[in-house]
Amino acid sequence: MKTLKIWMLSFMLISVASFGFAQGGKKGEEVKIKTSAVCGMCKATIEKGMAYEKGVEKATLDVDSKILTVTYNPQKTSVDKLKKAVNELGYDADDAPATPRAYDRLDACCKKDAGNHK
Ligand SMILES: [Cu+2]
Repeated sequence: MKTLKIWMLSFMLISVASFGFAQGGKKGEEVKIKTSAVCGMCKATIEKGMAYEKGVEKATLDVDSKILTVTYNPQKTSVDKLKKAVNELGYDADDAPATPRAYDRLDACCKKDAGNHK
């Protein structure tokens, strides 16, 4: 019986430890998506939009490289869904083109043919 108690105690300790680990934001997976963002407004639109997307823990866009880095929970979402969400915001995601309806709604300066600017 004593062995069982020790076993249970160590199991609890492991659970607490891994919970702390998850709280540190290490449980999510990271993916880099190339977008068609051109300016700081795009950055705000994408980061804000992605923050509301299910399963997204963190989204950071680098305007210079147009790379969107997303930390997500693979149990709640997938890379395909994330790319779709970027498309719905009006931007290309790797090879997936922006949803035309969403792209039309973008500010003129945010359209990809507006060229790179800040
Ligand atoms: Cu923009």
